Amino acid sequence: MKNLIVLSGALTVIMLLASCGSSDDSTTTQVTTNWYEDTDGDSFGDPDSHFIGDQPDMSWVSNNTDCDDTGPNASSRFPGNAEIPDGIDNNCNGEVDEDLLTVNNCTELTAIDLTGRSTVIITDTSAWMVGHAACIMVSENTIVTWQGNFNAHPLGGGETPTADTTSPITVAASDSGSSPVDVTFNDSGDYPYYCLVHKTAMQGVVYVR
Ligand SMILES: [Ca+2]
Ligand SMILES: [Ca+2]
Ligand SMILES: [Ca+2]
Ligand SMILES: [Cu+2]
Repeated sequence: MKNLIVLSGALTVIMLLASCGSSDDSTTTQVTTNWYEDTDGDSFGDPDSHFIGDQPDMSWVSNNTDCDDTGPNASSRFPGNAEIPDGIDNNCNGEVDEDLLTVNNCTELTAIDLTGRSTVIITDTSAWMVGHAACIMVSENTIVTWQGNFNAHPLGGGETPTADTTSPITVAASDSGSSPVDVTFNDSGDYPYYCLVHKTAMQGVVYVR
């Protein structure tokens, strides 16, 4: 410890000497720090308002990922912010009110999390109606099985009442009896479905993540 103090004392002397003796070749330090203006004060800078050098003032920050720094809603819009249902893109991911959009009476946020399971069963007695487990989230490559009386409750993919012919959810028409419908969801996405007869009473969404 004693040695350290002596050393640091010596260093100070050397530095003082150096600064005294080198007044005419005082080095102009090349400052190359990038600064971005943060007009809305959310600590995320505007990539289009760029300055190189010493930080002009506290309204300039090193971050350059703000998606809205000067608009009327600027302070409610920055990366990592919580998305709330207000018609604007709060988290700067390019999507407005995602996770909160209601499709077939489901939202991603309220879906029952069944991720990590390889198989999931949806039956028309316990899960086809909202209030049961009609809105579910599963992992990619999960096999979801619909069970029930498809004569009474034919199944179709899509946002009710419009059939989506690109949906991987197989149509179980009203003459298909009670044979279970297995659908393997290989790709992440939102897959709404509904009963082709009870279009607004029986509906749901499989969120694959
Ligand atoms: Ca900002
Ligand atoms: Ca968003
Ligand atoms: Ca929003
Ligand atoms: Cu039905």
